[in-house]
Amino acid sequence: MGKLEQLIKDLAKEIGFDVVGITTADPFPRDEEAALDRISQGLMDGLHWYTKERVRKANRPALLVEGARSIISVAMSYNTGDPIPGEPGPTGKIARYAWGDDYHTLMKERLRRLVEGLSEQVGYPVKSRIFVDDGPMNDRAAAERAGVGWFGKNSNVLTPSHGSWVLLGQVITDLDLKPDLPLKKTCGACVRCIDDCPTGAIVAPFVIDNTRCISFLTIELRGAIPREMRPLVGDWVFGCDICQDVCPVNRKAALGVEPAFQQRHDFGAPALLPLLELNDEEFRARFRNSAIKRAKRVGLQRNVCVALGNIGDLAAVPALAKALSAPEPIVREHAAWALGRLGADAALLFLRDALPGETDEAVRAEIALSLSEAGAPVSS
Ligand code: B12
Ligand code: SF4
Ligand code: SF4
Repeated sequence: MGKLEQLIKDLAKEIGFDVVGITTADPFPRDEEAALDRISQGLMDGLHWYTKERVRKANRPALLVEGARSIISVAMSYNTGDPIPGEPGPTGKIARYAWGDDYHTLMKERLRRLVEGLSEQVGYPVKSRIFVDDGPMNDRAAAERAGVGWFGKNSNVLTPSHGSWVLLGQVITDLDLKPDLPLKKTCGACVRCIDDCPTGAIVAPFVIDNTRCISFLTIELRGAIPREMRPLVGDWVFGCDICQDVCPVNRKAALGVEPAFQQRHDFGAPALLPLLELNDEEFRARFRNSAIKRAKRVGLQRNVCVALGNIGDLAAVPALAKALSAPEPIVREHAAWALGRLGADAALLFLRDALPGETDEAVRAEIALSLSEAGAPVSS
């Protein structure tokens, strides 16, 4: 490793990144082909912004930065220990990466500091572009080739020190840096994540069907969660960690030390009933500078209804009954489904009472179906 490369790594670690690697700005042909195939097979359906054009850019760094020569690839751990329980009552689950502050803002700000430090070292402003998740860049492919980690069969990049509990970021630059080598590690014969994914979303090693992934269904999807998927979502209300929780590599992962990623409020085990009560302003206040904002209030409340239906605690009946008169049809529809799934007499009574006054076709259909599935008469 050259002097400048060592300096970059020292600086990145000093700034708070846990793993750092360097690779060339050459294209990622295997990944481009895989991603284009995935789109053609409908496995990326639902992500309207994930286009073939984006895939081409994401896998050809020179299209993103003119004269690009190198990529500095960083990983930051968000593995901050066990959840701290919140209020009593039914609780759900939020993916670990969203327990603390929003990583996009934090990591981008740190990568800007890295670029500033780098410019100071070389004595001129380095040409660069920063990516953390939200731009057209293939973060995992860069991390793999830079030796930051290897692809697990659940398609997450696993680092030797912090497992897959890391978020990835990149600086593409015109500096000519000496690249690191990819790691020679693999999952071996393990298939735990494939077997344990509750929705069967890992359709082959390294291949996710986005439309079945709970992370997509609870974060990215706008509109109704397909009815057949709802029981499989379990108690996840934002994202899903099952394929990482079961991974043996993650059992040995070091804890992350970033204070900003420590659990806020009760995000590690959120009390669900209060979440159903939030209005827009309260939602914004509670989830300020949190990745959870992305689900939007209506999306989160939709997910909370599904989780409450799956948890099966009858203490949720009054809150779900109240949600039957929420202004948004999506919330009403999923509250109706949850009440039907709880199946108790009181829950079904609320459903029957709501039907005559319901004007939205999809909600009416959900109420009628939920009642008939529970063996209850549709009209009183
Ligand atoms: C779209 C997206 C999603 C979608 C689709 C998931 C997916 N697998 O692609 C959804 C919403 C479902 C999602 C979920 C999650 N995501 Co996401 N997501 C992205 C995003 C924006 C693009 C990823 C992408 O291009 N996918 C397209 C497919 C084709 O790529 P792929 O699944 O990675 O598959 C690659 C391999 O198959 C490889 N490949 C092909 N052939 C072969 C053969 C061999 C032998 C090997 C080894 C590899 C290999 O090529 C493919 C392309 O690189 C990236 C950020 C970014 N800009 O890169 C974050 C990103 C991948 N997500 C991230 C995270 C944290 C998650 C979740 C863990 C969040 C959660 N807890 O809910 C889950 C994990 C679900 C899972 N098992 O993948 C992190 C991953 C960090 C890591 N350690 O890997 C990223 C990198 C964001 C970031 N900057 O940190 N995500
Ligand atoms: S995040 Fe959850 S639903 Fe998605 S692949 Fe992993 S285990 Fe399956
Ligand atoms: S659970 Fe096993 S197969 Fe899946 S990523 Fe971890 S080591 Fe690889």
